[in-house]
Amino acid sequence: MAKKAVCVLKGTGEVTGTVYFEQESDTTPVKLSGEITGLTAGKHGFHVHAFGDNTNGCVSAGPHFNPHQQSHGGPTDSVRHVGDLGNVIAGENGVAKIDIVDKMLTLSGQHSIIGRTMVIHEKEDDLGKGNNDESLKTGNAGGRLACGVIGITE
Ligand SMILES: [Cu+2]
Ligand SMILES: [Zn+2]
Repeated sequence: MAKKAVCVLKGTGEVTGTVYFEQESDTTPVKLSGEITGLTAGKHGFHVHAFGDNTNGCVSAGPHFNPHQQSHGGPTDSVRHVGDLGNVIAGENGVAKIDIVDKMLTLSGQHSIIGRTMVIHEKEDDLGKGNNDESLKTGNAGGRLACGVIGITE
């Protein structure tokens, strides 16, 4: 039975977005679609963060979702946080189209991302290749422009 989820991203500035998630079965990849607007042109780090908490804005979402205690990486790396989706790319119009298929995310079971937070960042994620400590934690993606809790949908 397919599962579906949605996330509406908001922040303190112009950036807003909607991301849709779909997973055909518990063992198949998760497809993400949708768009984020109001960005500067170029790459922006995009991750699932651990907590579905927005009480103090996007900061309350905590670190990248990392149930296996790994280092930060890129979406195609075997060593990565579960939440590491790399970058989305905004055009000159400030719009980033989301079209991602990810094998590590899941919408069911113990490590489900439902109830956690999606965050879009100010800067490019270096995918753990920045040769410094922060690169292996956050990818040096900078501030959190907008975020939203991932919720179940019909
Ligand atoms: Cu992040
Ligand atoms: Zn990470």
